[in-house]
Amino acid sequence: MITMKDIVREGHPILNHSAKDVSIPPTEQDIETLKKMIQFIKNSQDEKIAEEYELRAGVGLAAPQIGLSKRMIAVHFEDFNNQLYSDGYFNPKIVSHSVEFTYLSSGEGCLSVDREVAGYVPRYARITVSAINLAGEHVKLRLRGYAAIVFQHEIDHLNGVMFYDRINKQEPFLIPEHAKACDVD
Ligand code: SB7
Ligand code: NI
Repeated sequence: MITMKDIVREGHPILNHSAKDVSIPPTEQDIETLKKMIQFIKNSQDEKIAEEYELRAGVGLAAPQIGLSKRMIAVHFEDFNNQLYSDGYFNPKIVSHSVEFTYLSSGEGCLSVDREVAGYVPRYARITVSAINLAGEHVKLRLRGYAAIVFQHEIDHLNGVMFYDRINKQEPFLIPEHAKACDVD
């Protein structure tokens, strides 16, 4: 099982590199890895398991965060309208996005970053993601709000981009142009 000791922390160069495409169909090993990544996120949200294994709660995980430079992400979270996103994706790609931006009003964090970095992270308000899911199906996801933010955070990891790279250095709480806030709970 994946635990916090498997999570690569900032400063490790893999987090600043572009990850490699996964060959399709994915190998049994790639599928197994992605399943373990989803299980880790679920475990991190389970109070008892998280306490026992000292897991920090997360809603997503990208393969570079476990030291694997492959284009794979896992998510497990509920959107504001209670829609569950729980799957793993190979080669996710943003194929279109809105002009409008959004940002999480509470800012973002990252399992690979052991400190708080304050500021707004500008994200596209709406994105369409094409990917191969864990079941091997080609999917097109139309995402907005919180779901769009989470997928952008994970896809950024595949491109060597950290959330704080997108925070305005001079004015961290500057509201991005053409942006509406996204509030969690
Ligand atoms: C806040 C947190 C996340 C995404 C968007 C907003 C994910 C945190 C866990 N991760 O570090 C996953 O890469
Ligand atoms: Ni992260």
